[in-house]
Amino acid sequence: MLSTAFLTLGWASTVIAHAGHDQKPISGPHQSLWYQTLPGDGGTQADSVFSGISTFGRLPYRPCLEHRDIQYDIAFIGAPFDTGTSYRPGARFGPSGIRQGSRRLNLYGGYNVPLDTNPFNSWATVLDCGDIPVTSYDNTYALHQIEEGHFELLSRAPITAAKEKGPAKKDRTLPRIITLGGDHTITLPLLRSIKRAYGPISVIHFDSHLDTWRPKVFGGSPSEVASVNHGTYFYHAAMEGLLSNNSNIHAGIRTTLSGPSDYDNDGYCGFEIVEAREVDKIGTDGIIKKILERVGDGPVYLSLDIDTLDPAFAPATGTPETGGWSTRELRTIIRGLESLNIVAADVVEVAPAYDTNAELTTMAAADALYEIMSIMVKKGPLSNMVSGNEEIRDL
Ligand SMILES: [Mn+2]
Repeated sequence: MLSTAFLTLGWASTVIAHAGHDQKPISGPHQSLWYQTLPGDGGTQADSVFSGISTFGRLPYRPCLEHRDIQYDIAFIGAPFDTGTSYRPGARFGPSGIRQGSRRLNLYGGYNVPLDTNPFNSWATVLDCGDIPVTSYDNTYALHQIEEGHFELLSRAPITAAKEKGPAKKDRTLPRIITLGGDHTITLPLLRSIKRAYGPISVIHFDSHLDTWRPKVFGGSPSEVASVNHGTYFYHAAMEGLLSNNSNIHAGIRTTLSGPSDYDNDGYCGFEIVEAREVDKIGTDGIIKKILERVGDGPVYLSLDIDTLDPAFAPATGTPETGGWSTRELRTIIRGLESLNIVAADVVEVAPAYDTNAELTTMAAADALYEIMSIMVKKGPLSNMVSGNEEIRDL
């Protein structure tokens, strides 16, 4: 009797505490115990931000790869692959870790103050499509799975059209896809998919490492399969013609090298380099300016290795390097890219097993993704960015 009275009092005070947020009872057998959560809270109305099934930012989950009729404007998809790693493995748990770290993103509604936009409450339908099935026994096959899974999502008509922000017709605009890695090798199949839709693309690559190493320099190349890994995928991307000419840029670089020739080789791959230490001289504004000048107005792919951040902010990663940017600096730099036509993005190398109990790394990855989805939403639907691939034209 006593415990019943206590429980009743507890629920009453919960309801009162939330009365200011327009919360209504929802249907169900115990509706007096439940209340609607805050606007934009992903539709799992009976759950608090710390309960229920984790999706990115508590967005609705739809099994997009199983059902071709599911449409969206922005889709999150996981690629749990980590068998291209040179040091610490574990990024196969990145997608689930990042989702865990993103639970609180829209607890207060999700409005992005510096960008004056709300990616959780806008013109865009944003979904979490789950993960691409990826084998951990055969890298070549796994990369094929990632390319095909990504292209399946990329080649679907978006819900919202570019011109009037009304329903999309077959006007050759595409949705945006944000991939949760996975080690950095996954960017190779992702760029192969992007090329099928857009042709060669400009890449903004946030990383402490170049990732353009020739296979004989990075890890040797005992086999063709081994030559494709998280330090060489951009070399392969350049050789395959996936990158646009001389409009790609690394930012956050601070790794040691095999020698100065690594930078020469990087230039041949079509990249300019912004080193992490440059922030001390030119600040975040100077870094944003360099990136904007390099990539131009065409379609842009953004790849974010979480090791861009200093290990003080993101310790749980495959190959940590000290001397990196803070989370605040990285978020400011990403927000500075709002004018660009970013058509797709990934966040990679989050290996949650090395994280702190406070979820430092997964939280930093989730917050960086929040800035990326915010600038995509603020830019509006993509318009006329498709290069003319037959597969896409026949949507
Ligand atoms: Mn990398």
